[in-house]
Amino acid sequence: MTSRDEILNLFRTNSDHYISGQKISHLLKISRAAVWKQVKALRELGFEIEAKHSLGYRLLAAPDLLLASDIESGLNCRLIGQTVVALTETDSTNAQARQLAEDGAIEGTVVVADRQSAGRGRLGRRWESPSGVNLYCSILLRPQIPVQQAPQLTFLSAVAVAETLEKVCHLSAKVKWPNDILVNGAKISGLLNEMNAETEQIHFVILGVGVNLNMLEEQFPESLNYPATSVLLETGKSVDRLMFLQTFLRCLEQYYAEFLEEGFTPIRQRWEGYCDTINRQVRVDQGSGSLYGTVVGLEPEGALRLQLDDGRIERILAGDVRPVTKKMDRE
Ligand code: BT5
Repeated sequence: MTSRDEILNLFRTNSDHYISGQKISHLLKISRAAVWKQVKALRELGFEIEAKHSLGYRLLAAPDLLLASDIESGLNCRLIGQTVVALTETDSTNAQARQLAEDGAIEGTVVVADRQSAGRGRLGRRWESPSGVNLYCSILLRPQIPVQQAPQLTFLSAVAVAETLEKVCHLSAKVKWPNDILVNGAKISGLLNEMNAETEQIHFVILGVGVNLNMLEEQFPESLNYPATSVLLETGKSVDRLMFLQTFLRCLEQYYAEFLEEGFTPIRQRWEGYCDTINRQVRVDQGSGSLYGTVVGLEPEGALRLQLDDGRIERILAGDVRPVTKKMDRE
């Protein structure tokens, strides 16, 4: 923990009274000048800190910032979030997490950012990542599972996001194969899981999670290839990003432990419970063209089971799924 984090912790735990600069300097074994420097830095981040002559400091209000110390404190996870890296701005939390993983970071390391300048989706697509409103987060896992099973972790994170949207925001979330979470038919969250492996062995998997929390209408670009939304747009209320993130990480830890112990089946069943395209007609866009059929469910390893119009079952490994609502969608 940095001395800024420690001062902030002291302010938070003493927010009902003043705490003197002298006491802080004594408790943290830093000079009075260093205390003052950190108070100044916190104010610049948007913390409202009252200073009263002869009494000391008191925290009046905190901005909606994701700070490592806040994320770690009260998280109560055994694996996920033992190390948290919180950045004001980065290119992509997945890229940062990958770098940390290559440098030997421990399993469960979490990287979050307030803003991404090069947030990414699948196939080199862009993920819109405006500052201070959403969740951009990557979690490093080192599962001892066969390489072919790694894609199953995408469904695990989808279930954890859907459940968190329900618990924290009281929204009815749906999942769409392979990596989307929808609310009222619009994309509220996207997942990008990346792996580093050899033929037989996974070195690490990065679970990348983007959730549109407090994003405003005007912050969405005009053209997206699927309708999009945010919690704020759906509920009219803003979400506490810290609470959302902590609930999500706890949920993820619980399902990851279950996955390692019991395998994919419970996760697959939960995912299918959140999927409202099962038994529905869809179009699957692939690089080479489109397929039409009815979604049957997930294959044991996570491929989409699609029943084509002629009755054949196709295993879909990659593509973008769209519900077919009217006859015209087929033309
Ligand atoms: C995804 O890709 O949905 C994966 C998104 C993963 C983002 C997270 S944020 C933290 C971590 N770090 C990263 O750099 N990435 C991960 P895909 O299915 O390919 O969807 C991308 C498409 O979604 C784009 O082409 C847009 O049409 C649309 N899109 C872009 N930004 C969006 C947003 N904020 N909300 C909804 N749709 C968006």
